[in-house]
Amino acid sequence: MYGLKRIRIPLATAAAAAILGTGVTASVAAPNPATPAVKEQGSAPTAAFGSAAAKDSIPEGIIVGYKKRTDAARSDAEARADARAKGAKVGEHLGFDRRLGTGAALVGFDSKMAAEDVKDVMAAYASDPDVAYVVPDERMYATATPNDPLYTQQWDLFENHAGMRVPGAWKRGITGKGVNVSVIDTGYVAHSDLAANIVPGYDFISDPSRARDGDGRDSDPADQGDWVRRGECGTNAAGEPLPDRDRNNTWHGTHVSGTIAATANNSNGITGIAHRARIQPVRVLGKCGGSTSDIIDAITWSSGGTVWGVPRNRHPADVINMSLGGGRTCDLGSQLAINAAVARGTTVVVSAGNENSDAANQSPASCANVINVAASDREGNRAAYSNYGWTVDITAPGGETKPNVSNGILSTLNSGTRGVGLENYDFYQGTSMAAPHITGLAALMYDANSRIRPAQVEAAIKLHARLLPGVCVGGCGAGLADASATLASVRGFRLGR
Ligand SMILES: [Ca+2]
Ligand SMILES: [Ca+2]
Ligand SMILES: [Ca+2]
Ligand SMILES: [Ca+2]
Repeated sequence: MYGLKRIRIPLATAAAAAILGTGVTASVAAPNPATPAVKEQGSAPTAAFGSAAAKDSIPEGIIVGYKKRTDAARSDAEARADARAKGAKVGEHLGFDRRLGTGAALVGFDSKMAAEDVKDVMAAYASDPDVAYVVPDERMYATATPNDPLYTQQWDLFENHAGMRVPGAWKRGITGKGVNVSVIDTGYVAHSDLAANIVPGYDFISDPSRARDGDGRDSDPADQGDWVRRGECGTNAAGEPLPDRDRNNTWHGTHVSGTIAATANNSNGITGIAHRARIQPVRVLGKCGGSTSDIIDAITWSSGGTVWGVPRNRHPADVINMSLGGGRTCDLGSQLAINAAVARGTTVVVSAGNENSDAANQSPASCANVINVAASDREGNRAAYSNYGWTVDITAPGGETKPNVSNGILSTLNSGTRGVGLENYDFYQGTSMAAPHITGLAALMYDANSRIRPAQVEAAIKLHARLLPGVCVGGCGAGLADASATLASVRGFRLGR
């Protein structure tokens, strides 16, 4: 039912972990410049949409429930004879097809019948005292397959093997509606596939030289671009220039946001995991990264806490996504901010980092009270760049671009390398891409049960994870997240709503 199209792209270089600058950096593994931007296809919707069509269509048969202890309830031969007799009565050919698990008889129509004829057949059964009920055997359609033309390339959502099995959650009618998600990142660049879900955020970058908008903190979290020249961010401990080469804009926060909540079923681009959730862009990463102090304030404000000089947040987050990190263990300042956010009921999701090393040496990945997410590839192995270890809670698709095949994560972007260009879509890979998968899943869980607590979110995601179908050396937490299995469990305690 779901397309399993392999994506072929021109030769791509192997990716290395990206150090985007000093301080805290976005943990996207090198966005691959050789990967072509995916342009809008403008193709027709790919999926049939069901309910309206189903109501107008002619059923292909009927389901007949005979009363207990009637002959036709016990004997297929009797049910077959009854179908022949009823058909003769109304002038149609009816045939007994099979017995359903409920014991009801499935009665098929020989040829296409008019709606009036179907009514007559049903009336003939309904008037029989041996019949408990008769209902049309309608054609059902998957209502959960988005019509977004690039959805077929979102293997990370729908592939059963190593995707997050999201469609099973959508089939339950859960889309993240009414859930607030703060994306603490580079901000937001306008994109038509996200605009409907964006709510006002804030720009917490206090250093004008990193902000590129001419001032310190302000209420406009528009991403000003994070391109930098070689060496513009200083040097590392070894005296080497940071970054080691010129870098273009990443539009990192917009890519992360698209994975969480790009608009679905708008015949445009991709679909987000929690595509009815609200995204609040909270800007902390500029040119040369961001500072721990700005991030602490962003965590506090996003979760509904008070930050001096900043207006109250009118959309306090149910879930915070932080696809960012720095090379040290969790500091107490960050930990206290996270603890307070969790105490306010906000689930905090973070990326494990892209150093192919122990996430215990990364912050906020190593903080307590967070869901720390490692990345897997399309085969279900730990991605080669992904951090690992005992602090990892769960693994989700982060993609891995291999020679000739793009198995990265497709999401919303912008083509501007040094300024704002046209909106587009492209593949990125990284634990930055894995974390928003878990954020999207958490948002779906808040939709299913608005009273769910962060500890319950984390426990349910872990409990319903599956073994990685590939290889993970070093520790991938509870395994690969499974949205369908997780949401099936959340419905169980929806009673509190
Ligand atoms: Ca500013
Ligand atoms: Ca600004
Ligand atoms: Ca879309
Ligand atoms: Ca944890």
